[in-house]
Amino acid sequence: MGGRSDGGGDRPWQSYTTVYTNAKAGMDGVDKEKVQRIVYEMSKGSKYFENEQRKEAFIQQKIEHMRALCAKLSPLDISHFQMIADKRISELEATRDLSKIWLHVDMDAFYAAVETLENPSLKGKPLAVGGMSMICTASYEARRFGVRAAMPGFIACKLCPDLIFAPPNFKKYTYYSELTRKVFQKYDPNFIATSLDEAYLNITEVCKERGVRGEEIAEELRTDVYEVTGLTCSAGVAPNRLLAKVCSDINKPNGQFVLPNDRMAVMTFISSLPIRKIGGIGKVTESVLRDVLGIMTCEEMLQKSAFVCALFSHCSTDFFLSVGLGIGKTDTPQGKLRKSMSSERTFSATEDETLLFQRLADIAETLSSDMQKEGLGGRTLTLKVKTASFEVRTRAMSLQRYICSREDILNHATKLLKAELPLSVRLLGLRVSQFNDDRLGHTDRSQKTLMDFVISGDTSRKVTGGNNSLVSEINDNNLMHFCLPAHGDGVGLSNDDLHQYFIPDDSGCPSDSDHLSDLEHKCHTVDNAAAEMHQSTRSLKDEEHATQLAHVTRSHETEHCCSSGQSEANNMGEKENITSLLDDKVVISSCREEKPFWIDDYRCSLCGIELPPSFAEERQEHSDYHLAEMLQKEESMHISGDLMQRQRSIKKARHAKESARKKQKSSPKDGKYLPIDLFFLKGNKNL
Ligand code: DCP
Ligand code: MG
Repeated sequence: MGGRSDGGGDRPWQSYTTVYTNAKAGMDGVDKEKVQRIVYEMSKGSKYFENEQRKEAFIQQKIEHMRALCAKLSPLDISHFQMIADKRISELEATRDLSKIWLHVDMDAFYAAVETLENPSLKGKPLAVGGMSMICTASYEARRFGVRAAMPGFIACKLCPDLIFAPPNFKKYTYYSELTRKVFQKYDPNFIATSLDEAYLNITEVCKERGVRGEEIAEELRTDVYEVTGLTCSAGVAPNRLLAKVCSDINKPNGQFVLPNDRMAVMTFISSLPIRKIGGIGKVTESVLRDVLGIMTCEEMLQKSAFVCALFSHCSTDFFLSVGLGIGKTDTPQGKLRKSMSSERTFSATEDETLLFQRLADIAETLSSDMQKEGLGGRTLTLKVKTASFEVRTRAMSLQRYICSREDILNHATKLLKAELPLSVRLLGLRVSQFNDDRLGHTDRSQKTLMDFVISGDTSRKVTGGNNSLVSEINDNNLMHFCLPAHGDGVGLSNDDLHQYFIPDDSGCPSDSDHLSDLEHKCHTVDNAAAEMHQSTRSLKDEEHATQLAHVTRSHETEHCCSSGQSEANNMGEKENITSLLDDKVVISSCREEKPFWIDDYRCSLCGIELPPSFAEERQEHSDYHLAEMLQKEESMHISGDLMQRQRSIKKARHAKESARKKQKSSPKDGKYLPIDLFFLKGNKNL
């Protein structure tokens, strides 16, 4: 396992690289091999272990395939791709913006620090927040033993026998998080919070106004945060968000690192930086880049740029080359770019339906309150279920109207969940998307609701518009069930997953899984396997089963902007030349009939809309849209059939009533026993 060849023999743990063994801040001096061995021994044979093995096999398959692709490249191809890469590198270089100063702030051992603040007797002790099944974070004292977030508590205990456990208390963390945000606001009113404990601040203005450097602002902000909360944080200052995030981790805890707005300084900084340090490069991408192309540092992205160009989509190539150049996002995205909101909980696997519905109600409540805080209403509801054997399923429904209330969310979510039961479940999540302020617009402009179909279809507008009972009947049927193949996106990443293992949702880089989906397109791998792996690799925090931990994670994703229209245009030119390599894709793309595939990795086969591969979420929503449309069509056919049936029944009923009336007239005796509807008919007449 772990993608390395040195892992076999009598030390199999050496290659067992799960998230538990990946070093976090404060774990530098840890005996990695000891941790690996303990983690390996304690998880061997578990469902988690089996799942890791499946994932690993999947990665290996991808690696093999990419190696085969690489081997196909002739020297001529390579020099061709080198030309393309060089051109792209100079285009990207031209976009380098050194005029902004970004600060990334990240609280230190956040949950553990809050617990210690409220219970000073914990100070200086190895502390884990969580339980035997899973821990959310560990104090720096505990990290020295190799204990870290996402690790099952029982493994952590083995690593650190004196470990103290504190149950999580999300209310407290939210309270302190809000205090920190009040401080952030003073430095940048438009700061971007990516989780409870981290945020990006554009401090360009405040530096200018006060004639100070980023370093001083970082010092001041950290002091402010400490004074207001009693908690320490770490900061990174850099010309863009991608680098600021890397920098904030360098001097953790309670430290800061400043990267000057100078090209040479950036290039030197990036040259030896391991690729895994970059938000958006997780275990999968790291393994692929390392094992296929031998890329370990950011600088090597540029050295191997021809191969990067040959093997990855345009969007991923741009990302990788940008990483090699140390270029990241410098703009402040608009708040309206939020595409979805989600909430999920992990718990011990259970089949108990009462418990499951209770969990679902809690999640609906959290989600609803989050949505209401931002005044959002959404029209697609997605349920995510992780089964006891770590299989991840997503079920979505397209709704006719925007919903945000707990009742509405729960009502629809219940229907989705019921369809899955009986089932042993370890995680439930809900996501609402297609917001009323959906910027993509394609959904609002073109997504037909059932009502639209009824109105525009066989059934006449008059019938629908004028008959409320029919409308409500349709409302009850407005759910469009479809089983998404879930190529990577379920209920959306939780922030914590994101910032820890994949992308900070607004760092401007595609996620690890996006690169994987990139590979999927190039490596014809089975969709479901990919889905499972994406899901399980990304929800690392949930990988282990919190007892009754009820670990809430929320995801507030914003849109990732990728290559500009211009770069797409440029890429068009390149496409003709790379068909030889990408010919394979044609085979891959033959997805299930109802699912659009992406021509040239960009264009939807069904409607022609262009979405780059890294826009995994938009792509999923887009697939949802087509699936919904198809199902709506089917449904509307049923409905129109039903309507005809119904009209027939109405005619029949009228006919029956008429004859009853006639009967009544002809036999007054029967009048004593008027059917109730005739009574009303009669009554109305009298009015
Ligand atoms: N968290 C979680 N599950 C994870 C990772 C994190 O529940 N897999 C929670 C607990 C953390 C908080 O999110 O306290 C912030 O995550 P960080 O990655 O920033 O970790 P910490 O703040 O705990 O430590 P650090 O000092 O490394 O930032
Ligand atoms: Mg933190």
